[in-house]
Amino acid sequence: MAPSLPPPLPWPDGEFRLAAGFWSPAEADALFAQLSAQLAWSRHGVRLFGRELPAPRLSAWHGDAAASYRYSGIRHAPQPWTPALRAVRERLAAALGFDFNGVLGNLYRDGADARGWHSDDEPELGPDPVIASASFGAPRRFALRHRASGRREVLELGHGSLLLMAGASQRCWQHGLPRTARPCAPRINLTFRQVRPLAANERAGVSGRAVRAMDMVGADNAAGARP
Ligand SMILES: [Mn+2]
Repeated sequence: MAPSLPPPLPWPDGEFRLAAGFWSPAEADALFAQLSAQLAWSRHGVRLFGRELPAPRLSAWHGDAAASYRYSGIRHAPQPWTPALRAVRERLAAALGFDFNGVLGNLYRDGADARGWHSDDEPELGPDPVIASASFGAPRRFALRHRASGRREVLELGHGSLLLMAGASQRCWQHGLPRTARPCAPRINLTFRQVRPLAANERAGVSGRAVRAMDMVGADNAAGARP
């Protein structure tokens, strides 16, 4: 997919494409100002070992009314699209030939704001989701590690960059945004997603990890790939 983006990075088990200047500096400046002023930023909680703790970043979930979404163990109803989010969504749809129905915004206020290792693998996203990650503001180092081999990679996601993650990228890799001790201005990251309606067993409270594990067992058995 995405012939208008650079070719995939030469990594196994997933499609990663990075377009450093997908938005011009002037476009990125305007988007950063609009997004920081207009999104429904709040400090969400993350559920960790049964306790809810404040996340080290501000977040906002916007999207179509049906795109209810759960991340970090907590369900969020979508806020409506803002003009800036709608413009980014339409630009992505034109370039990628793929439409998204929701977007998770994260605002990293300084180098102490961060995101731990995870994959974008919530059951609402279905298997092998397409994730378009747009960055505005200060550049930050985006860390990746391959689940099976432990191979590590680092990308710098700069002002106006677009990182496309597709194929097995969320099944086979984890990613995170490490803290940094050096002075760091704010960064906004938008990850556009296609959220599908939940099946009954998922609505009934089966955890995302359990569903994913069941999906993987089924897929591996079907392919004969795992003992
Ligand atoms: Mn993520």
